[in-house]
Amino acid sequence: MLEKSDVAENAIECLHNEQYDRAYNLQNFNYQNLLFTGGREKESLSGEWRFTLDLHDTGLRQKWFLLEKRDPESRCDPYDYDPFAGGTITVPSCWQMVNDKWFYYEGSAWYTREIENMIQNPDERIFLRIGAANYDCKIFINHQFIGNHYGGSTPFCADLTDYLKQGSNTLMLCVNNNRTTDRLPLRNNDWFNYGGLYREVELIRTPKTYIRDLFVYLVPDGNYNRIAVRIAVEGESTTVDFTLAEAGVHLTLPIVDGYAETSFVTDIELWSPEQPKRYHVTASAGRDWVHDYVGFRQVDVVGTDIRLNGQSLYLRGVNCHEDDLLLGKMTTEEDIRRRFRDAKELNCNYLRLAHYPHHEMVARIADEVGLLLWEEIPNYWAIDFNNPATQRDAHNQLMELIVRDRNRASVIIWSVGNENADTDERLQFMTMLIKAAREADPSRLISAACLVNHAKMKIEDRLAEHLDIIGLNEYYGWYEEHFDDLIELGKNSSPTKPVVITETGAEGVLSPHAPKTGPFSERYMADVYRKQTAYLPKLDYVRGFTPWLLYDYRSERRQNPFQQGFNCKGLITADKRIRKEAFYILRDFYQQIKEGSLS
Ligand code: GCB
Repeated sequence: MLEKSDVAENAIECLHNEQYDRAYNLQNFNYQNLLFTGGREKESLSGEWRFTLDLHDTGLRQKWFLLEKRDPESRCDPYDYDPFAGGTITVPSCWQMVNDKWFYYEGSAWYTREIENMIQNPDERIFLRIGAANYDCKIFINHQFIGNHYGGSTPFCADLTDYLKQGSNTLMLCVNNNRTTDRLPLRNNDWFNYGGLYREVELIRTPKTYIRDLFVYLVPDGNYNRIAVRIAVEGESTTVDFTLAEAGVHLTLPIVDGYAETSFVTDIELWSPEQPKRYHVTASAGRDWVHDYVGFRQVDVVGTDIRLNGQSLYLRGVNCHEDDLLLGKMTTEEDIRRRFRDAKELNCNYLRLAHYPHHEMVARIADEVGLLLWEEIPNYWAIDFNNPATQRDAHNQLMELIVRDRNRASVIIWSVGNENADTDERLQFMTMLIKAAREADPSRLISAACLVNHAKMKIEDRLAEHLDIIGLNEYYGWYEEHFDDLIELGKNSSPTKPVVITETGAEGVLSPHAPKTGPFSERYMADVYRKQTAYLPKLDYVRGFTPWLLYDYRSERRQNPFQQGFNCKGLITADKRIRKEAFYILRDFYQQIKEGSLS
């Protein structure tokens, strides 16, 4: 309870201490305690939460989390906020999409929810799992700070077991979406800075001994028959059982230092976009049991070729942001399925999920419907590469993404960055990330959108040497002029590994006031696509094409009279309904590639 004396004591402190937030940045919720969720029962905490914005961080300064639930009449202190009364918000959501007045808000916001009738059994653990909160999320349970998570697009788990009590509990979350120099992205980017708890918030119960992680993959040794398993167990079990029943595999594995590892040879049907075959796998340790549906495939690079299951693969792709006119960065299964239907209508076999981890359902559904994915962390444009705090955050976001999605056959590429300037600090930072990704997952390729030296007309980026695939963002017809340079670029670069055009495109605005010809017109955009697709067959160094992008999306930096807060390089309008002329040009081009009728 916050007594008058506590308020008085804190009054001076809270006005003058500019280090007030230091103690709340432990980043102790991270990839190391991310819980495997397949097959677990979840208690949803979606719904109405008490909510307020907090521009000055008064809540941290005054310690609002100490406030108890009381009738206003019985409060003896002055107070600036009551976490148990006043405004509410629906979780999950982006606050910009809930109230017009909050549209450009960047700062802290407080979410409070009581968890009633809690029954906690002595032999279980209770975790709070948050699908994503942009960007910093501090957790307070029963008036106590227990830690925070950094990173706006990956899930995290907090073990609440020791902090909960039987009956009623108070959960408070402080979410902050400021753009600061120690975050990724840093302060400047080309998408909207949505804020809030915009993915699911859940409680998950496990036995005291529990399976923290399950990683199952096809060993990329060219034999297509060896499966590796790595299971992390917390607690007292000495063995863990693993099954892949359809292949007749039932194993009991010893746990050494918290891990059980093995590999075995078995006949399996490979996963591919054409035949997205998945196998049911289970693991159990003591009373804990988890499962997953896993596809097995091998992706590799031979010279300038990308191969899937030994077959040469051309990536017919499109970029996609996670953005919706009404929901912002919050997404739904229906929206993801529509995205995939639209991509398939374009004859795509692949999507680049720009520029941060999208909802975890995306890769699950891609596994099911047979689409390949590029997944990325927001290591975008200018980053404070020298800052150890940034390094820690980037590494953690990459690991959280990998741990979350490494059982997904659809995900074939981890991307570590997009268009960062080539400095020594960046190279060191990126090679650290690449090494960590390769260690955490030997079954995928690593890429990044690299830099072009336009004066020399050459891909010139020291990072390229460390990647499996070179990502090339080229905007001939939009930011760059002469299409013939594309051919020159290939000649001068003579890449020894596959290049994928990770971005290209042009603005095409569909509104009554938009120009009918010239830049920003639909016709101009279509013309750029016509030229791009005419040049592509001449570029034998290119093994995939990923135009920018499927849908128009919100971006604060795009404020000319036609854009008005939107990047309009989408093949489909922001309401996801109207296909622009370029959509059909790309669709027909991909159809020809599919049929092998392009020379
Ligand atoms: C780029 C960026 C992408 C932008 C795009 C554009 O090179 O990677 O994030 O949105 O160009 O539209 O200019």
